[in-house]
Amino acid sequence: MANLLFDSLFKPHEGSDKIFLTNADKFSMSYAEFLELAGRISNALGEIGVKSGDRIALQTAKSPHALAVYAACVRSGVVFLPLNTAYTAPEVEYFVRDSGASLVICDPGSAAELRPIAEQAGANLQTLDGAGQGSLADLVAKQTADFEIVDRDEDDLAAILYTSGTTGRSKGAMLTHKNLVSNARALVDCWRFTADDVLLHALPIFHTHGLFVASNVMLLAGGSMIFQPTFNLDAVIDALPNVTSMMGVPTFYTRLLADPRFDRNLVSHMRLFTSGSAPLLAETHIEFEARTGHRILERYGMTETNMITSNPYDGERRAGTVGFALPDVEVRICESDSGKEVASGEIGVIEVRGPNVFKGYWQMPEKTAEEFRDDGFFVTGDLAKFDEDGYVQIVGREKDLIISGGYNIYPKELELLLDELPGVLESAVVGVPHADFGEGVVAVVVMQPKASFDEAELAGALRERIARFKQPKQIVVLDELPRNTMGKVQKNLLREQFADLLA
Ligand code: MLC
Ligand code: AMP
Repeated sequence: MANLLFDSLFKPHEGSDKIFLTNADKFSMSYAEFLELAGRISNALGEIGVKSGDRIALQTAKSPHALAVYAACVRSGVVFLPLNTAYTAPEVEYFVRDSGASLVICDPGSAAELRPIAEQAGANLQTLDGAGQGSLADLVAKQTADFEIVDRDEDDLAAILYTSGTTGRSKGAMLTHKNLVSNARALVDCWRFTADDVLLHALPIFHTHGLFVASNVMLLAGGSMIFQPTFNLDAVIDALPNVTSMMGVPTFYTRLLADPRFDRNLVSHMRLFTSGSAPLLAETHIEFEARTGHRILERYGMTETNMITSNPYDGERRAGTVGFALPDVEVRICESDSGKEVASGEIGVIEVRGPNVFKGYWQMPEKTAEEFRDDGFFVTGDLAKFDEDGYVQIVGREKDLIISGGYNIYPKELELLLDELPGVLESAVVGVPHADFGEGVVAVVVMQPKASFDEAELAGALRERIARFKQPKQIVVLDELPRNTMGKVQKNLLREQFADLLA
């Protein structure tokens, strides 16, 4: 036995003095230092009583230490469960309970709120802040760095990442060692990453993009990362001259293009810009090339599947498309109901099969079965067609999902909360064009007879219950919701009616 993920990504760097993570004058950590820290964290986890196969939920600011917790989990055979820092306590409570996490690691500032939640769920709680301080760090400081690598099968879990669902209940996508390593290998090859690369990492590390696409790829390639805590335009512009590559969501690129400092000179030395997690408008792609001379390489993926397609490194990076299936990944476009492949050029749902595709949803065998075809293809819910040269062109989504600045927001989750508020009869939540985030959330409510509509009051009621980024940018009231003859709310009409509200 071995530990595929640790042996592939981390072990080769043991003892290496090469810089792995750095950020201006704030920190600089070699691979050896990072792995020593991870070893000490593994020992601390053992002291807390965390065993292989257990889950650890982590909701902390991005830092080298937080990434080292991921490395420690892999080494100890523990399942890593990173959580968006914007999630509120009630949201975290669901993830901790559902996953049965035995340890919650949070920022010291949220410890008071999360401790009772952890206790109720029978989990230990430790703190870690963005500077690597906290009760976990105190425990870690007392440990040695030596730690045996725990054996894992390639189909064992490495991580669970929660994704919201169309029913409003979040599902934990179970990702195995094989899923993560196969995808990292494919991306390193396709995008030609080497130890000479320096990646500008300004993405959060609680999602597939920042954690697996960016960090796993750089670990496998043996490169370095400028590891910034958030996307800050000034800091990104300052760092660009020192990197060879950057990965971003489209909002990163539209924000850069809106800044006159972002020009050809600043990025003339760059090797690669990639974009994903949300659609990159063809006009952004074209404007980017005109400004910088670089063509952004757009790729497409999902939490459940890791990366699925990518535009070619050498061939034409075609605006408005996400390219071709990655090596070993099969992609087909099918009719939603029958599952029959559509004729070339016709629109259907993207289905995917390969070593990248997850093992299923944590403790939800029925939900898992619903989203797979009998022959093992996973149904993504994304609508697309192959263009005349076989590039996948995403044209929309069959699932009722809003993607705002690269974060997913499921309308159902918000509608369920809105419908419970006093005075609200019913609601419909839609995504409309947003100048900065691509899509923004608009909530449409119908009030009960005699109840009055107060936008600030409704917004206030949502505030403590759901992450800020999911909250509507605007709440509007209508006398009734448009419905078709079957009684189904016609969200397309609402999207049209409010198309200019956030643009
Ligand atoms: C922040 N806010 C958002 C938001 N991000 N609102 C809607 N959508 C978003 N994405 C809100 C905050 O709640 C706050 O609201 C206000 O904007 C300012 O917050 P901020 O934290 O200062 O925002 P900012 O730093 O500007 O963040 C924007 C961003 C960030 C684009 C940099 O959202 C981001 O890093 N996005 C990347 C997401 C990502 O990594 N996705 C990958 C998923 S994996 P208020 O009301 O308090 O003012 C995946 C698979 C794949 O999809 O294929 O990769
Ligand atoms: P998540 O569940 O957060 O992993 O988000 C996955 C979803 O993001 C996919 O199902 C797509 O809808 C969307 N997505 C990812 N990359 C792209 C892209 N390049 N273009 C359009 N949509 C994308």
